[in-house]
Amino acid sequence: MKSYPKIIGRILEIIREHKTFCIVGHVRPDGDCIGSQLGLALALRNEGKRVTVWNQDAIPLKYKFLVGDGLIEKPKRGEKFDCVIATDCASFERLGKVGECIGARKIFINIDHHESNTRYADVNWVSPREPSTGELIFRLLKVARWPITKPMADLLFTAVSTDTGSFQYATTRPGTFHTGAELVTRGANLAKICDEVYQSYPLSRAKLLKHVYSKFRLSPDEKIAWLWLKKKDFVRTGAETDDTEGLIDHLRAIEPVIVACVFEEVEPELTRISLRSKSAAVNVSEVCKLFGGGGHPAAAGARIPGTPLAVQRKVIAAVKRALKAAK
Ligand SMILES: [Mn+2]
Repeated sequence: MKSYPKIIGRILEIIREHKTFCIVGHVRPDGDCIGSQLGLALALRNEGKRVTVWNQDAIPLKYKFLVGDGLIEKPKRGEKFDCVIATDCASFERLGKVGECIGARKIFINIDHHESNTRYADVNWVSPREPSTGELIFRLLKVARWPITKPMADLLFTAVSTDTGSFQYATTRPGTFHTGAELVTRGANLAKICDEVYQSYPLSRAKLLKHVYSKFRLSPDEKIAWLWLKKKDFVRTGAETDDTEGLIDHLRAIEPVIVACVFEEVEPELTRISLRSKSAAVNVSEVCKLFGGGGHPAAAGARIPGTPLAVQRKVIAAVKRALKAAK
């Protein structure tokens, strides 16, 4: 067997020593988060462990096909776990309410690929060169020599596929394709996954897309595109916050645009920002760090208090500075 980082051996040792697990992920879970959490959960159950999977927010509709009955449950009040494992979560705060269950654990493991990860657990496996947490879980299972069943292959394939923009982002490496190939060999249903995740969305999302194209704004040099999503836009279109995933890519795709921003009203004086960069010289994770957020160099976010206009001014100014510095 090829050599592997010591941290993987350490994590497997901890897993073998313990019986009850809670696997948690970040707020507003995405495909990588859900696929990693549930893929790992199924593997641990196969090994005879008692596993609870818990997220603060509901699973978006398009990922529901991956979630078997009883796979996700809120722990009972006061329920204790030997070991808590967070997947795909860059900071303790990003766990949201599920952070509660951390208190009573014996040991806390953090498995993630965000470069901004704050290494908040007892044992931290953070590998920013990996394009998805799903690939880290895949490696863990390979090193452990645990079987990868068809449902696990579906979950991990979804994780890898969604975080690489379907194997398109610059983070995608030869190994990502090897992982994808092996998961398809193990039974991942490529057609079904792509159909559910990429090729179908509710009418409310189509209405939201109309809003994107009619309301986006451009900086005078056309290098920055931004869009506001206000609460009233959700009411008007019937869209859910889940429906916003990937909307930003429609701004990012505009040819002269280098940085795309989406401002989403969480509360009248609290805005969630998402940023995407098309240039390796513009690191939007650094921009988001200025506002207490983080993520990846090409995709990041933050939550910023203040009036909408003040937030927009601060963020656009910071993006402009990053663009200028990149010249
Ligand atoms: Mn991820």
